[in-house]
Amino acid sequence: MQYRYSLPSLLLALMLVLALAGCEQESENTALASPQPITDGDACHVCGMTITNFTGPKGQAFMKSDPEALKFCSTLELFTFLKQPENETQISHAYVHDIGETSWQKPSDNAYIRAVDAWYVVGHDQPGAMGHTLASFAEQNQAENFSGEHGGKVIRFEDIDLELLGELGRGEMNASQDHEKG
Ligand code: CU1
Repeated sequence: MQYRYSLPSLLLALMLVLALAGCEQESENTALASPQPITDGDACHVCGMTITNFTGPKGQAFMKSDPEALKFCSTLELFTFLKQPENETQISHAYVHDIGETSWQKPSDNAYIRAVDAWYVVGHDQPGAMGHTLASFAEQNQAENFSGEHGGKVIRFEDIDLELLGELGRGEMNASQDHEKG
């Protein structure tokens, strides 16, 4: 004889409903998870490389369902992940380094800012982890100073899409290449 639903599976379903209801309340009432340090063993969620081996601003993202940060070797790879349609709805929030506050060569764990609030410079001449990466800043004037020194243009979070990321990844917006094109 077979029951359509076993007691354990009914209990499991009930627990799942309660857990989901709890999560929803939690996300409304509690503060967002803080940025986590990126340590020597941490691998990039996209490419699997050791993140601390690279220069340039890094990123980390928190999914709605996970208290642990996903970590990225560069802002470019963070955004490539964030902007995938299947990820966009699952993401709680993300952080990037503030290059106004810390160095390009060895960005500090104490200099993270919310990715949505940052100012970005694209098409500059500084090398990121695997080629070009977006330079990220808390302050607009620091982004403009950086672009004055290293080329490129200043944009906001809303301006970043997969098309732009593709151009950056292929090196089509490099400051040095722009000069050659005249
Ligand atoms: Cu990576």
